[in-house]
Amino acid sequence: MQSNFGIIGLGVMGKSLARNMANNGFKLSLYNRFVKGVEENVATDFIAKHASLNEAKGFEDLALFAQSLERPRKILLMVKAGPAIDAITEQLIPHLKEGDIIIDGGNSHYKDTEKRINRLSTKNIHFIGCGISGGEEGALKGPSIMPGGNENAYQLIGPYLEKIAARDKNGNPCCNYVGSSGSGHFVKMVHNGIEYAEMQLLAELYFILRYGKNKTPDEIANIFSSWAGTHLDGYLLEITAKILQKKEEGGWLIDQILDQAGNKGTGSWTTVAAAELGIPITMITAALFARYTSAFKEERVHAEKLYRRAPRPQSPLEEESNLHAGHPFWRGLGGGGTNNFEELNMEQIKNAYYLARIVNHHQGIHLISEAAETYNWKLHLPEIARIWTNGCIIRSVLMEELISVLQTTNRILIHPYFVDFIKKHKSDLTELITGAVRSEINIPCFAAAINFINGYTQKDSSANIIQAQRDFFGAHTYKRRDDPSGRSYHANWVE
Ligand code: NBP
Repeated sequence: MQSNFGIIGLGVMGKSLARNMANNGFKLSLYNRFVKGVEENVATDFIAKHASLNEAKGFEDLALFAQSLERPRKILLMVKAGPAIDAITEQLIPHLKEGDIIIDGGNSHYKDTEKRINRLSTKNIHFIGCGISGGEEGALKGPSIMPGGNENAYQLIGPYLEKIAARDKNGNPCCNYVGSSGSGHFVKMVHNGIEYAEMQLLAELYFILRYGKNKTPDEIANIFSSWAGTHLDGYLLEITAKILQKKEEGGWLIDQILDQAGNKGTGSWTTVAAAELGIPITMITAALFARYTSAFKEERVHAEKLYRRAPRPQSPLEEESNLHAGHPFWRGLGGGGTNNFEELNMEQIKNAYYLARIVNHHQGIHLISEAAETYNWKLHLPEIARIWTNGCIIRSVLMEELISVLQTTNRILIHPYFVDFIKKHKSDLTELITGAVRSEINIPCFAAAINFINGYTQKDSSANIIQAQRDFFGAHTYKRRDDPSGRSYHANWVE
């Protein structure tokens, strides 16, 4: 009997997705590359370990793997993004026939996906660029899936992907056809970009609460946990609360984790794509560059010595608990510490956090909507938000709210509900930022949020100076407010 689905690449994600598919009753053929004497029998060993895979077949020969699949073949690649995708695709092609479908479930760049779709279409083989979010656990229990490419090909693989996907609140799969060409991978890329800023906001909030409000990680975890079930709830908030409770030999594990953030490139891809499309995603960019800044640990250690202030007066609260005395981060902070946060209450902190998240989602969605227009992708934004309500890393109550918001506008900050909220609570974000800046607590993402709101919601900007400077040194011309025709002018700046 032939298999319904093939999976190539049994790393972290491939293994979990294979088990998920088997749990859903699909017959599978599994292949992992074979390196004699180094890596052998990966698929058969994996199958032997899991009773749920007893009907699956393992292969080390691509021809036999391809022969074992029913037509049209449906093959999911879960290998490292980049040259490995092209290498394995080239090896596969001789064993495929017209109408077969290759699905790239990795984090490939959308422009590479576009090229692969076009190249394979000349052989009448379909290539689907499929974003998958949820990490190892999501892949096993139900990820959020964002497939893009040929819609007819999607109809053939959709029933399988939708079966293994997470379910939204109404029981519908968090998987649907996203759009043509590389749009599935583009949407997954922006998902990861939004994720960068959501993570950074929580990191900044933790820092403010710990070093500005003088709270222990356990207390901060309790605060974050108390937001569960409210409009602030989300997967990243929940895991951050758990992270802060984790102890090791009596101390908090978080204090032992080196403060140098890694990345696998999707944040920088999002930033580059936004720069190319002309869309300000300042929060994602701030989060990306915060990771890059963190990476310069040795330089930061040296610079702290150069810039360290004289010991500042302690607030009564600090003197009483002496909680952070001698703490390396705390010693580095100048400018008044907790004194700058005494007035800031928890309601204000919650409002500031929600508000910054609204801006982040506004910017990410703006980028997707611009790409859809530029590349003629016909994306359905409310459906993208719906796919992101479960299974993925950025699932949250806010995302659920966005499904209906995006039905009326693709500019979140224009929606009356958010206009109302931001007008009421913008001052809370300003307070939080002011306190942090005075205390020298680094908050690039929160700062990007307030600056974006201030820029986006004012009819007058300082860009007239920029235009004048451009015209002055480069004769780039400018347009005049008093000439609605849009005619270009050049001034004789030096009389
Ligand atoms: P892993 O590093 O765990 O596995 C990578 C797989 O690719 C292994 O099976 C490896 O084979 C195979 N591979 C490589 Br590397 N080069 C190959 C080649 N030239 N030919 C054939 N196979 C090759 O990665 P992963 O975490 O499972 O991620 C897979 C994809 O999914 C990536 O694009 C990743 O960005 C994406 N993704 C990961 C997550 C996550 O949470 N981990 C979430 C969402 C998306 P080997 O075993 O022989 O080395």
